[in-house]
Amino acid sequence: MNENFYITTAIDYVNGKAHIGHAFEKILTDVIYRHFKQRFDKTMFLTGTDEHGIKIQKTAKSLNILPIELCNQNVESFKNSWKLLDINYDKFIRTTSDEHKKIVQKIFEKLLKQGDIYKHSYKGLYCSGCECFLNEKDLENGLCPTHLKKPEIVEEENYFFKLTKYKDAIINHIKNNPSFIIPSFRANEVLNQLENIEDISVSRSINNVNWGIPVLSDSSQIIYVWIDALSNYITALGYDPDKEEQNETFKTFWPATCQVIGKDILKFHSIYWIALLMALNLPLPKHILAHGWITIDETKMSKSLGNVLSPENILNSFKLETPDAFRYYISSCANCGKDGNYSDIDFKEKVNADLANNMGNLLNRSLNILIKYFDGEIKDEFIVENEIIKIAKNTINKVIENFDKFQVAEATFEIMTLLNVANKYINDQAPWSLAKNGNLKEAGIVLYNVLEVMRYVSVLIYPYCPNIASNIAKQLKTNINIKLCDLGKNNLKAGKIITKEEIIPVFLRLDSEFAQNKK
Ligand code: ME8
Repeated sequence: MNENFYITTAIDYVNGKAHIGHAFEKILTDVIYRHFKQRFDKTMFLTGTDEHGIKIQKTAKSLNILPIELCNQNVESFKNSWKLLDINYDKFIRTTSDEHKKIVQKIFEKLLKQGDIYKHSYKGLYCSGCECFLNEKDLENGLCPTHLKKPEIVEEENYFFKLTKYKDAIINHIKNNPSFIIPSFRANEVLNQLENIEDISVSRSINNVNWGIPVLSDSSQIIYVWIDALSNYITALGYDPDKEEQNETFKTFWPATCQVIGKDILKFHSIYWIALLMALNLPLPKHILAHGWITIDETKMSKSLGNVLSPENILNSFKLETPDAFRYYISSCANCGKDGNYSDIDFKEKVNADLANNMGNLLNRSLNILIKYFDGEIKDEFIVENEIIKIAKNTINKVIENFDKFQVAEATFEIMTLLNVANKYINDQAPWSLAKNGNLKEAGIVLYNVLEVMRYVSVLIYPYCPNIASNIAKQLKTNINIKLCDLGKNNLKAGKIITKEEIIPVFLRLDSEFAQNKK
């Protein structure tokens, strides 16, 4: 297949460290990315950090360090978390990098020159949590509904972006492209917000905010914050507004296939970002995937409640050597666009049931029987495809259909259903009894079919659990780096595939006592 695929995440604020909400987004994106790598040749995954703004400026001041020092420390911590979680991004963009800053300044100048940005005196309510101005009607009991803080009154002469000029075009785009905003139920929310939009402030006075990108033609102003942050998706590809013709990377990957963000910043991505692209005369991303939020034990994470969990906390407390179980759990805990919840008990139950029992035990049992009766060898006469292989082939299509709609949790359901069928098949056929009773060929056929299903499963589960999947493939002596379109064309070959010593459990049940004593 020769299509190009470009996926991005939101870039995280670096005034803290990564928590499992950030981790959820990065894992979700990584799973989607790894799946599409199994289908497309040219793929790119971008993530990064959003480093400017009043919050960083204030936190750095309170710690008596420079903003860039705070950024450098926390960027390292984010990168370490992503490494620990096997987030396989191609590029990590920092908004403090010279390449990004230079292009953002050029974008601003271009918009100023063409009249999309103008200077205007303004007094309004500013929420530093959202890094944007709010209207009275956005507030709940006088507080920002997202950050539960009272916004400050800010009066300044700022530059404004003519958002209202693009209102009708954005409404038409959303209405004409039902899969532009995923999940579709959020499109109505955006259409309602569009009814009341006003032009937006895109700069702040340097007297109030100094940690940002200066406006090139006006040293009294700092570019603030969304033009800086949103542009990362194109500056990372080397976009240059001054060039007639863009570079190869940009031409290959823009427009993005899917931009993954949280529901709290959908307005910025489906309205501000789209207007900005329209003003730059650039094509629009194909899909904006707005995921839900992760709670812990059904409670919103917050510093004041002291319930913020990092991905490291979870891997350490369950003594997990690879992130696979956490990746699997978190990417299947919320249906497309819905909120999800993390709890230790659910986590343990889910991964024990799906990864240890349904998947790991099936492989382990089948390989042990193959050793016991056939010395680990698949004979030519065993290669007779049964109904179950048709089901496996059909599962590939169902997984693809789910991923085409970015239904990452829903796709795991299809893989688990296939495993349930395979478990039932082996239990019903009882190859151990067949072999004991001398029906060796029949026993061999059953084992071949089950192991062949495991080969399919290894490739389908790979985006979620890359280490476990590779381990399964290693034991089957098969190739994990196979395109999905070739999966059904291949099959396990006759010959000795494994020795007793080579059989290792791919996922051990999480120790229940340990998990319970942890609290
Ligand atoms: O919003 N559950 O940065 P951020 C799920 N810099 N997702 C969560 C979450 C939770 N509990 N908490 C946060 C920003 N997120 C801006 C983005 S993009 C050009 C600029 C998600 O660090 C959140 O929805 O506050 C967002 O998509 C991402 O983490 C970064 O959030």
